[in-house]
Amino acid sequence: MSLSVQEFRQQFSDKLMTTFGKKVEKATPFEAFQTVGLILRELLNRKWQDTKGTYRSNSQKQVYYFSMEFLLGRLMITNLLNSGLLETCKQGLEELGFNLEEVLGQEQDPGLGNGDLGRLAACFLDSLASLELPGHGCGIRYKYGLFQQKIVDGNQVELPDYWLKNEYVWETKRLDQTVEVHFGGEIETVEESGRLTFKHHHYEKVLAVPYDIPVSGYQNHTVNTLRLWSAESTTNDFHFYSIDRKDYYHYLDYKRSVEQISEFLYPDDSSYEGRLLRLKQQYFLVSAGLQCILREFKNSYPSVDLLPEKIAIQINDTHPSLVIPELMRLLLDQEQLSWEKAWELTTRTVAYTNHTTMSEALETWPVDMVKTLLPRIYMIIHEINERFCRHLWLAHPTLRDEIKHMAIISYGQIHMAHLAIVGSYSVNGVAKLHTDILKNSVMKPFYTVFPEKFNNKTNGITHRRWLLMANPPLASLITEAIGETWVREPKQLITLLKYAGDAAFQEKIAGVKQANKTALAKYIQERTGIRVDDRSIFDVHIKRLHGYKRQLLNVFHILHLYEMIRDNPNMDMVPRTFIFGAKAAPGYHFAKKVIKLITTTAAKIAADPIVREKIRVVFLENYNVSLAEQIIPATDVSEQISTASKEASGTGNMKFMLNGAITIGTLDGANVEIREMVGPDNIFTFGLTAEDVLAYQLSRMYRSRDVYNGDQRIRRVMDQLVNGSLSNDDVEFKDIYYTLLSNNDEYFVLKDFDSYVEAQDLLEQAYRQPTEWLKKSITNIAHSGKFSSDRTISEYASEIWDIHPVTISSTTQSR
Ligand code: 8GP
Repeated sequence: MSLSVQEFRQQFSDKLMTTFGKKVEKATPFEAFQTVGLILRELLNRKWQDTKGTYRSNSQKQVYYFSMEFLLGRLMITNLLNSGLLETCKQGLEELGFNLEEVLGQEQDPGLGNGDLGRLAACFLDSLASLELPGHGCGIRYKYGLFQQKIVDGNQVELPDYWLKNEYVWETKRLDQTVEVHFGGEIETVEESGRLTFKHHHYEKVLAVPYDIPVSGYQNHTVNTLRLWSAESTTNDFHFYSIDRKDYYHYLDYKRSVEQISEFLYPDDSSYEGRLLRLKQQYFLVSAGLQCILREFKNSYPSVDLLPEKIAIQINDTHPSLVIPELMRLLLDQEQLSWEKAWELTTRTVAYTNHTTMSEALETWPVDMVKTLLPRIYMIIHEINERFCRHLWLAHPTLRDEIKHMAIISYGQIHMAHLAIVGSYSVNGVAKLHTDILKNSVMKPFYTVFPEKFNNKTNGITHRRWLLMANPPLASLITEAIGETWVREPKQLITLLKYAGDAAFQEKIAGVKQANKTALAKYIQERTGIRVDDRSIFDVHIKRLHGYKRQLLNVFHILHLYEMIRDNPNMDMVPRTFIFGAKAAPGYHFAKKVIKLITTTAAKIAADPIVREKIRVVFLENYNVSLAEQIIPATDVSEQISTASKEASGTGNMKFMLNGAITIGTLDGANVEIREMVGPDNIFTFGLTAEDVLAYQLSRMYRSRDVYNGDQRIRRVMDQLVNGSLSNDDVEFKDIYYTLLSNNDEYFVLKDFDSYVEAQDLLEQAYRQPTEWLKKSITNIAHSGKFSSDRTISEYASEIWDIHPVTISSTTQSR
């Protein structure tokens, strides 16, 4: 698609006038942003039509990725780059008196996700479209995202993330595709002509209205769909104008109850009502998505028997696992299939990805809640469970003692991971180590029963967003050196290896990193008022705040350095800037205390004229995709220090290596595979292995107090938490102190402290050798091709989904 600068300018002025009734000189940057969005939308709409048309006519199999989260980030830059219009737009805007950066900066990050799992889903959509694969997303259009984080007096404060307050230029409401979702009520079982049928009475009716977002591929003709469902009420069943107006008030209650379904991402689930709402969200997504898929399917195919040949449904963790009983319900009650046939079709259509082995994240729902909210679905889950347990009893006598641990329903709870495994044909982990832990420990009995279902798909990231868009100078440098094939075939990055020791190339790489660091330093100063030394090591820890991710270990290292510098102000060290970004779940007290500890440490160092010459700590509030895009290109050191066995994969680790940062990390998640690729000399690993951690958990032989007593450095650091040297209020950090000592340090912070400090020392020594450091950096970039989500998606496509690239034929001739 080509558009000259002249044409762009013309379209811009016309659109601005027809949409906002304004001349160019009067337009605000936001209006300019909306206007460019509308121009792009028109171009994308044509391709979107072509894509849908091609998929309909060629009858190829398609995949639907069901996820409660899609952490998209800004889409304007992606769509410009994908359409090949970035340069035209930049120049056109400049000529019209706008600055591209400022215009792009108007886009609000959509509040549709929370962490890695949601970002992975967004990378997958990008890769599907870029590889011309027929694959779509299915999610919820939350009005409010997770929350906007503000730091007030060093504490996290949560403000509503009303990301939809301005019109979202990328979405289209598709009223004609509305479906109904039913909650509550009773089921009447009746026998009709020898067959049991199930009639649903007195249910609450919710309208599911889809909003579609186009997902463009990189410089191709594919535009797939991300369909997000919004809950709306219907006035049809109410008589507003009755004399007593009773219905009017009923309607208001009903409307409120319906609309809250798609109001908030992660409604607070600390209360029963909060949990109920979350369950409602899950069923809402699943039921709306499936009804719509089945409706389209039946328009195209003569029999639902073809379902597994034409459709694959991937469930992103267990949150959408009600897909299994809901598909059964539709096939049994609507399509009138037998149980056996419906089960065969369902279990050949649905595939499940597990993203965590943390027991608290493995979802369960109380039987009573499901029975009341989803009576028919409960009946089906019950039947699946009966049949599964019977099968175990008969076919696996050696597992009879395990049945109570494997049942889908046990002790009054429904175990969603068990349902997901039993009801799908593929169960995958997201890194080799994680999949091995699933097979050999967390899901071991299931692996015994269904060995063929288990497989690994190591995560990946889209190198287009995380290098081409986030770090254009580095991308250009790479292209200059090895040509541009790497953009379409990221594995080609490996050819950079031959430049790893090349002095001229190293110098250029160093120049790009330095410029990115200078830009980040400027940004930090603008946002926080803190002046950081752009020649210091930029050591970055950005991710959700969680005990197992061990931001605390990082802070302990900083507090240890603090003590060392105080002891010896002339200590020879390379100055370091420690940068943090993290949101803590609002109800997660410990995590919020760690944020307070980071900000308190930052303030203490900033106030100390001696220490602040050598180290600085910065906490950047409201960490999100756009902030990550600023930080990652400027990073020297990537902190990936989770307790081994706890981080399923991580994807931040991949984004950093792609941008030439060196990892300091545990042998956890995908770090293990990064080390395999780059070799032990190009990564700094430390600490307990996953095996060690699992062994300690079994033997219960770990005593954090012994480590505390045996290591003076740890005692000095820990004592700062409670002796008033960090805070006048000596109870401020006592919970952290006691979590580590009285509660025996669940995440082995103290245990790994010594080896972490040692790895940090080695890292600093390496940094002092610029040639060696740059060689490591280039080696990391060269090996990062393996961690492109294009590789991951190609594996899902061929090994799980059996879908193939489709070249989109253009029917609506675009310009
Ligand atoms: C995350 C894993 O923690 C992370 O290691 C992995 O890279 C990512 O998934 C993508 O695979 N898991 C989750 O975000 C997760 O399990 N979330 C559910 C508890 C809500």
